[in-house]
Amino acid sequence: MALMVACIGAGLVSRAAAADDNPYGLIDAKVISVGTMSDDKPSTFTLADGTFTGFDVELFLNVAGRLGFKPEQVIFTGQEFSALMPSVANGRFDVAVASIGTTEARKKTVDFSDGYRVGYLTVLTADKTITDIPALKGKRVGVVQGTLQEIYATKNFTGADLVRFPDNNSAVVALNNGTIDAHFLDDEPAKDYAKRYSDLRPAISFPSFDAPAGFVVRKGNDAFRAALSTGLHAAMEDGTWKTLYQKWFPGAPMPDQYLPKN
Ligand code: SNW
Repeated sequence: MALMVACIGAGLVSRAAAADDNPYGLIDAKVISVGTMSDDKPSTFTLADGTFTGFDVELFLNVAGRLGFKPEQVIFTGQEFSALMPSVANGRFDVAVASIGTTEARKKTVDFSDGYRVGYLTVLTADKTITDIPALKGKRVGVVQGTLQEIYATKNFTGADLVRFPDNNSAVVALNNGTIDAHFLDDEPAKDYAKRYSDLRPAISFPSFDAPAGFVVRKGNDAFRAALSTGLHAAMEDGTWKTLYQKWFPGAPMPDQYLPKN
């Protein structure tokens, strides 16, 4: 009995010390471990040397800086989209950063920072007959597993033959070799693939304004979630958000909820 009491006492002490040294409940107090994607340009992608960059990555690095983390203390790891939220939930990453739309369904397993971007879900194709949803009937349409596109297409693309892919690159390879007729993804990566492959064009877009992208943290990690939201608002207020948005999405409509108030 005496032994048990001693153990419990020691446990409490070390947990209190851990909270002081590790206010954000990170896996390793000195680094932020980030799950992201390598083929979602211009939001999150890798350069030839393996470095992660893009709008979401630079915005996250800026926010992390406001929490006292230098760029070298932020470790990005590329994963398939469908693995990101489960990996945060089970403690493999502290946060997931990949244009992840905030929804009630996702909030059952993870928590979200305040939003940092809203945009459209877009059908990318070389097929000139695809101009609206009814035209997708009988077509093979790619979606990345676990995305809002998968859910939206399942509900709304009646008569289309959905083909699930682990990532955008494999879907676009299939699109370019004719295995699928269209790929359904986020607006900005769709525009980027259309720039790279001149046959492809963004053909149909649907607003996804009710699901703003947020940073995904472990459920109940409120200190980290709140600090990220505070950092995001500071980045919006001092114009950092606007500068990064214009750098990575030139010409895109700019939602004013993320711009400085005065
Ligand atoms: O809901 C949109 C949001 O409005 C903005 O356009 C950024 O993308 C979204 O968050 C949707 N993104 C998809 C999702 O959350 C796919 C993410 C991805 O492919 N990286 O499922």
